[in-house]
Amino acid sequence: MATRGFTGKPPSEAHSDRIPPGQHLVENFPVLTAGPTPRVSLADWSFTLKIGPRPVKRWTWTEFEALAQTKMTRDIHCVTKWSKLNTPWAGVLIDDLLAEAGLEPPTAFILAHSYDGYSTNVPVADLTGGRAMIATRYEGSALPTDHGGPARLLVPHLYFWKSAKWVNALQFTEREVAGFWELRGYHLHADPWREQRYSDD
Ligand SMILES: Nc1nc2c(c(=O)[nH]1)N[C@H]1C(S)=C(S)[C@@H](COP(=O)(O)O)O[C@H]1N2
Ligand SMILES: [Mo]
Repeated sequence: MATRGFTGKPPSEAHSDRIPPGQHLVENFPVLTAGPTPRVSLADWSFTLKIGPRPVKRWTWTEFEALAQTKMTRDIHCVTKWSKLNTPWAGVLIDDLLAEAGLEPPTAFILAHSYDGYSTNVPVADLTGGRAMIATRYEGSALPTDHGGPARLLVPHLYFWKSAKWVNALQFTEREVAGFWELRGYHLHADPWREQRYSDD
């Protein structure tokens, strides 16, 4: 049975203002991964900020857990057309990481890198101002491995392929450098409200 809210409308209609064009709501949480799921132990895990090829700050898991933690509940939208409302995350805001590293963004673009070799590019403007985090918790528990645990990038206002799972580095780049899906024809920016799915959208 679908749960109906006080409006008596099915949830899909009740929340239509929150569902971007071409999307439909799901209640489950699909898993989408291009290759095998990497297993990273917390003892081996680290996260690095880089400027071009140069590492400028690195945190171990223990150090990362000691940073200011923020909760964020957001709607997420996958380019394969599912959207999920009110997903509850916690982790470290990109703003707080930059402050901790004593860094003003040196360029306007970031390439996120992951333990499985995945990458995705995101403009710095989409990562700052409280809009994005490195998430380490989902629904109050450790982020499940399938969904990117120990830690994933979360950029909820862009299509979900921008939210790199198993993230281990953010690299400032001089120019916009296409990541895994962007090299395969997906959009460089990926705003779901503008349906920026493919490079020519
Ligand atoms: N490292 C990594 N991150 C990734 C992917 C991937 O294959 N590898 N897939 C992306 C895609 S296409 C989507 S839709 C989301 C899916 O996240 P989920 O499995 O938690 O739903 O992760 C994104 N992040
Ligand atoms: Mo996706």
